[in-house]
Amino acid sequence: MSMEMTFRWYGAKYDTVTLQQIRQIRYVTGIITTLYSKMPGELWTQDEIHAMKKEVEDAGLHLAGIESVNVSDAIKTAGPDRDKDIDTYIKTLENLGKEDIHLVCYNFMPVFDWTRSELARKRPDGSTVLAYSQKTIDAINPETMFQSISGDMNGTVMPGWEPERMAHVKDLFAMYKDIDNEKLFENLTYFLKAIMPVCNQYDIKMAIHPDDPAWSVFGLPRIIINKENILKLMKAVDDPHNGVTFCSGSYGTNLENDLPDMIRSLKGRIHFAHVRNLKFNSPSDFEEAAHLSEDGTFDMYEIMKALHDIGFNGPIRPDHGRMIWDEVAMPGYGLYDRALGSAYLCGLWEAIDKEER
Ligand code: DNO
Repeated sequence: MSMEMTFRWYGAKYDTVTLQQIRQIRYVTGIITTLYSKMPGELWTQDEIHAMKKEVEDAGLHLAGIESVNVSDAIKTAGPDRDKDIDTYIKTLENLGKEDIHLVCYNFMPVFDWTRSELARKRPDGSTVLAYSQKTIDAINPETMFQSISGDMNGTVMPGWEPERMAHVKDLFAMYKDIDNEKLFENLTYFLKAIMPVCNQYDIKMAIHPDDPAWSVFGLPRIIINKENILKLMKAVDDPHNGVTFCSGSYGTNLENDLPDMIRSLKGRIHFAHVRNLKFNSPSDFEEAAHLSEDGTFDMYEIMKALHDIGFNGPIRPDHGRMIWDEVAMPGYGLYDRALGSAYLCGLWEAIDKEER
């Protein structure tokens, strides 16, 4: 079985891209989606999941997995509501399993999901991209960052940056005041051990997304950042249902991470892949390039080859695209450049596959 090319879709109410448009990309057969309005800790009912799946299938596409079922801060911090929230998470997984959905991407980042300092940095060709500069981040606090970012979202809501959450950013920071990397890791393994039985029962592959960027921001702990830590997590809960979303653009933020080597070391545990390129201007300033190897710093052929070599057969998706051709969409999640990315990745895969056969 080969990999499946997929596309992330936020649902008809939130996305500027339609399922009908995605269907015509041709390279893409699978959809990665979510119930975007659900807050962490909220139950997903079977009816809601069924309706979401039906909408995707009615458009001639396959629902390949969920990104994300978000984990509450109570679970991440071992707060008073931890066990209640884990129970709800288990019920949600059960409902997903009953609807024959077998892949769940999630993250364990404190307070913020991914972090960027700019959502629309202009490149020489006039396209715009998300970018990160450590100097900019060092000069601001999380609230000013949210304000400047929310002005650039093109009227969309970015995952992890929901206004409802950001209104409480100070309280969220307070919850993490005693949480260091070790505690966060313990809370993560506690969560995984609690959900493994239901994952086994319904064959649900959990795929943790790395922290982006792969280091601490605003003094918060960050653990899913490199080979050593991710292998430690695989061992701590040694069940194939405890797996990984291999995101080249997130692990790749740290130039010390050897991406093809990491992929090889995670054989059997990568359930989902996000493949994109980054262009570094310095080790602490990068921008999201086109997928093409030459446009950035990573050798995309070597990344795809490593996935092919370990027999990866799960969903792959192109990741953040540039804003091109005057598109107005959620930064990183427009139609055009991600469609180009999917075609490029499929081309690499076909070539590697034929070469090896
Ligand atoms: C960014 C995404 C992340 C990812 C979550 C997974 O664009 O890759 O928001 O979906 O971290 O829970």
